[in-house]
Amino acid sequence: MDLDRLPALGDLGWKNALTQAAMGFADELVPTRVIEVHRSGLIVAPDVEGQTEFVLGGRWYSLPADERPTVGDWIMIQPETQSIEALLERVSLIKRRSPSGEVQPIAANIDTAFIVTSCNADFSLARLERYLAVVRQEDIQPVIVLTKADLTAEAEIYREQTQSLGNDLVVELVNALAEDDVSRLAGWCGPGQSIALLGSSGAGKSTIVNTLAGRALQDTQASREGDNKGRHTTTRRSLFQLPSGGVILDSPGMREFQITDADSGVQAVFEDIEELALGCKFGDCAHATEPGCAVRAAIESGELEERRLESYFKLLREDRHNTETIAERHARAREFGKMVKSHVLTKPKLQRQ
Ligand SMILES: Nc1nc2c(ncn2[C@@H]2O[C@H](COP(=O)(O)OP(=O)(O)O)[C@@H](O)[C@H]2O)c(=O)[nH]1
Ligand SMILES: [Mg+2]
Ligand SMILES: [Zn+2]
Repeated sequence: MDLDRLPALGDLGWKNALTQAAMGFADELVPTRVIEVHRSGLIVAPDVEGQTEFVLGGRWYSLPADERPTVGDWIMIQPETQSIEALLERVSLIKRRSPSGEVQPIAANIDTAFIVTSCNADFSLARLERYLAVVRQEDIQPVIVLTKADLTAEAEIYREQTQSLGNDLVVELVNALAEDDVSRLAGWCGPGQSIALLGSSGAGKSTIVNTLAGRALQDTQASREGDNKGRHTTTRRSLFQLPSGGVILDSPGMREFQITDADSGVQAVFEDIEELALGCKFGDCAHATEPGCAVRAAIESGELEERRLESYFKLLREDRHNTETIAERHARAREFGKMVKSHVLTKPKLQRQ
């Protein structure tokens, strides 16, 4: 690896530990970061000998989707053949189970997640708990950003409700259009930092990107009174460089964010319930009708919200249902790989006709 490339890589969030990893590959391979994924290929930065788009070769398709390069990944390119040779080990991966059943990678190598939700009818504690589980599973620093604080007299109530999810939880109340407010997020956006924005469509994610950047990098929704659930103005996931030195990933809101492989994340988010459960009479207590249940007792006494126990159960069930064994994942990927290969192999013939 050419060490002269380090400053350019640093601008994209490169960490020192990656240099070691990149040195393990043949000298001529060049590291770069995936900043967008298109149907036709990956867009990378910094460029590799002037080139910023690379096609993902067929062999990658025999791997499960979450083992193929995604936005935020560091990859090694062979400049001569322009092939994507390797994926550097990730420090974190945000993923979900897509409606079609695949594990879909959303963002790799993220340090901090801004979980964005507005102070209006769209606010949901259960949705925050869902995102928190995904983020904590990967040891990513969560920051809850409550937007549209300027549009309500009850902003503090939203903050208190959010803070009830955990005393240590970082909660920032902002008008996403106001530079002074958004500058409170700058502490997480310094050089070398990678941030992902998560949240529903219309929550203000792209507005935050633009305010942090000090210019309109991303289109935002035209505001419409009373229309909280917007159409998708942001159509793809992209990584942007911020003047503060960090890089930030904007994405379209996902209507459904099903968790998968997130059991320790769920446990971390519901630490209070896990702790209470240690006091239950039976080790396998389901916190339903068992005698001596410390969790039910906490609900009776008002110490624990019933809502929170239901949310915990729901996420646990969902995680169990969505988490495939490794053998299942690979079997699924092999089937998909065969399909892609047959498609790739027949395409040139069709074009010649
Ligand atoms: N007044 C106000 N409007 C906001 C705020 N955050 C977002 N908006 C508006 O809400 C709409 C949706 O924002 P957008 O950034 O496109 O949401 P995204 O779908 O999460 O990217 C836009 O019209 C924004 O101008 C805020 O804190 N205050
Ligand atoms: Mg957007
Ligand atoms: Zn119990």
